[in-house]
Amino acid sequence: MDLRNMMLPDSWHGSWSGLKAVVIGLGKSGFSVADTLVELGVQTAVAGKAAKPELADLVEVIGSKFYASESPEVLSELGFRPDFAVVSPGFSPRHPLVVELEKKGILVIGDIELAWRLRDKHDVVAKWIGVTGTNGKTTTSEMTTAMLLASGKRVLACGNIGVPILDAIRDPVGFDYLVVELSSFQLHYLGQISLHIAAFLNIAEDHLDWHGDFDSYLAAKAKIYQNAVEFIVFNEQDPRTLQAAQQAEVTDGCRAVSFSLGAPAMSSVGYVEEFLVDRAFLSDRANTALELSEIADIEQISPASSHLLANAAAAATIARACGVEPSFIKEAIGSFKLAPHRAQFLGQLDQVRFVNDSKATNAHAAEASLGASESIIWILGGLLKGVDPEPLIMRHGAKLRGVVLLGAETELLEGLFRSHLPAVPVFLAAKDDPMGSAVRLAVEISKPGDTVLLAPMAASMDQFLDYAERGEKFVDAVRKLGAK
Ligand code: UMA
Repeated sequence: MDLRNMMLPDSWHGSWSGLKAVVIGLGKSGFSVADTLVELGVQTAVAGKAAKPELADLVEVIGSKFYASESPEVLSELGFRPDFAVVSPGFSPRHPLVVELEKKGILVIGDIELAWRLRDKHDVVAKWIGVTGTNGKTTTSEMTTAMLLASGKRVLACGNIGVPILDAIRDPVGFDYLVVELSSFQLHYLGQISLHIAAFLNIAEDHLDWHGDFDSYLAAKAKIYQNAVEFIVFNEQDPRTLQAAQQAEVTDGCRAVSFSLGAPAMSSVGYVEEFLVDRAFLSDRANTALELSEIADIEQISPASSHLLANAAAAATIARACGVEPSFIKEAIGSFKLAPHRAQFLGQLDQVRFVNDSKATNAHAAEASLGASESIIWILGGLLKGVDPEPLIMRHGAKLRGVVLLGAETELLEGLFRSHLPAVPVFLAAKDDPMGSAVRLAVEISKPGDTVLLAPMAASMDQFLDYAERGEKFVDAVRKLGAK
């Protein structure tokens, strides 16, 4: 029998009381885990880097204890030997504290596995839809949720999207479906779960510092398909998602379907002329295709990039797999709004356009917004996560009119621009006001017809709280200039 199943109950109503646990990391997921474990009667301590004071206080209020240390020695201060540890997604498996847990033979799980074990809190157990990919996870999860909601289902988007999955499990409302956005970090710590539908959207280099190398990153992503029950969804344009689907060990009877930017083959959803069409979920799919929506509907969300069209096709595939009728898919796309900081057009000043793509935290995401403009002043930089920025810089070098560099790895970026693109002026943002100074520098060198584009191709945490704060600071700086 699996050690995990010997150690841990597989139900909310199982014998949790009396177990002892340490939660690693006190952020969004760590707090929801601690709160849940205390509710179940598990003796719980939390350890990790100093957390927000309000969270540290709340941990004490709920009856747990917070140790502000991420050093392996913290384990000997807890006053008990934990039966298991629940690790926050930000902790890499090579983090000394995680390594120490493994060395001590303490079972290490993530919040997704814990939530899976607790999924039967309510009488009606929600079906889980998992969505992963390097980019487009959030937009696809939100669109899928909108389509299911339009059809009258009770549904919530949760997971990496920002709503800890254990909050969704404990929500008193109860749901028919949970659309679970899964990061590669969460998938690494996944354990044995069985998604109703599993979608793997795309893969490109990202998070190499956390995973160690690209193969480990890909292996983590591919885990989404393991034991899937009804459908696995892959991307016709990304062979690695197909390969992962072919190699996946799924439950008997699980069907593979795909989405495509082109005309769909059988068992696929894709585009024919100006329509999004289904050739996967209708009985006469050999001869006919079912119209789901029009490209014009997608274009009114945002200028339709290939990324957005792919996300809409993926979401429609999942919704059709859940039995959603085409009219609800059209309705949901028609009223869909993108979350902020995703290729958000902010306005113009003296014929210079400003675009906030702060969510472009890796090269694959930044590529889409670089591809959408011709003459660009590019604001970029931050934490590159072990990914080589050179190929993207070289692909778009010809359209760059200037660059402004932010963040921790400016030296590396500056070196690349100066050696490969010596004609492109390079500026460094000021450390004390990075975004304000970046926008001022960009505007100083701009000419009519240029686009000032924030697409950092990097994570933000070296200078900002997160990508949202980085984007808000950009929006503020642009608004102050009076762009409309
Ligand atoms: N910490 C340490 N040492 C470490 C890493 C983290 O002490 O080496 C501490 C942090 O300082 C923090 C706590 O541990 O106090 C928890 O940090 P965390 O990074 O695990 O973050 P959470 O607040 O728990 O948020 C996590 C996800 N964060 C990450 O995966 C980095 C959130 O995804 C997710 O929304 C949330 O759980 C709820 O499920 C964010 C994210 O950036 C949006 N995801 C990455 C991405 O999308 O690229 C993967």
